[in-house]
Amino acid sequence: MNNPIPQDIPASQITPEAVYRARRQLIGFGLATPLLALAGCAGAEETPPPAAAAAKPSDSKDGFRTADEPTRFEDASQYNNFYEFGTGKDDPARNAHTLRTSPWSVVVGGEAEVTGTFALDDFLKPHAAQDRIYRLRCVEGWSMVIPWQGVSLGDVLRRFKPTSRAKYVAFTTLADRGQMPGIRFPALDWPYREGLRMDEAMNPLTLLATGMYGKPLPNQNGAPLRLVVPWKYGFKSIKSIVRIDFTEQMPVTSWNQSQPEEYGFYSNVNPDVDHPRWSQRTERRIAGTASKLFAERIATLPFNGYAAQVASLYKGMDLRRWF
Ligand SMILES: Nc1nc2c(c(=O)[nH]1)N[C@H]1C(S)=C(S)[C@@H](COP(=O)(O)O)O[C@H]1N2
Ligand SMILES: [Mo]
Repeated sequence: MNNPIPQDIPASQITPEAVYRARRQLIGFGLATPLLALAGCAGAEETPPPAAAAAKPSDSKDGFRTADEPTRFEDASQYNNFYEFGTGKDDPARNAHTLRTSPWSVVVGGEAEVTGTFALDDFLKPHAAQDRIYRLRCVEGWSMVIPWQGVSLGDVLRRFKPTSRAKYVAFTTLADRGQMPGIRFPALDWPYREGLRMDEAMNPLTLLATGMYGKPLPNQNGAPLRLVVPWKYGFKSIKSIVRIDFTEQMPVTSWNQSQPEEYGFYSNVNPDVDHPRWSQRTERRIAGTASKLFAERIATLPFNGYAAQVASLYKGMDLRRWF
């Protein structure tokens, strides 16, 4: 997210990015070169066809798999927002080793017939992890493509038999000073909290992730359990969840509470609704080459490209008002 410094470009995109890029250049070269050499082993270079002639592979109909090129694991696990471990982009990767992800339990409360404290395995049972490849678009204007493993949130929630009064689902992250050095600083009013309307939570795209790139989630990406809501700005995808409550009222969410003019409850990716301090029309993909962190600017799509799957949830709503 942005640092609370009023300026046109979020401060987090300037200094930490430059530092990050310099560090990355040092570690990136040795890895990238042999891979490129392998890919090029067919011999003489051919002139590539013009970009327009190449048919773009398409996403799966259900939205579960985008055909976009995945971000490198090194970038997805080292360029992070997880303020409980610091507000710099490389703070979480450096600091999150102190998070103890096992044993882990999730408290389920509120408007449901089944509530209580569940060990993580029991909480997720009996659902086996599925593979999804989603775009994630941060409100700051960068985006990634991440292969996740996880289960549809709706499949998990149904087991707790939400009552007819359950209109929303509220999520809470662990807030433990001993494990999370960022908790000492009042960057947000801890614990980090997020929420979804019930139908958003039940949409098959909404994922409870336990892994990425075929490995358990790195701590800095929200181990052992995080939400992934691909059509909303990244901050809705709350990490290291310890509590889920079914509620009748719209729950308080951290970024909305902290800067209500800037971050709405819905926070659907919407190129037509500018952030008060910057445009949301375009984004830069974190597209890993050894020397360049960001690819060229591309247009941001309504609902982050998931309109076919989710636009109907918002029929009749004024999305400028309910941003
Ligand atoms: N608990 C918690 N969850 C969080 C955040 C955070 O600071 N704390 N940052 C959010 C933001 S702003 C983004 S963009 C995504 C980043 O996820 P990634 O680091 O796995 O790419 O996590 C979201 N979830
Ligand atoms: Mo974000």
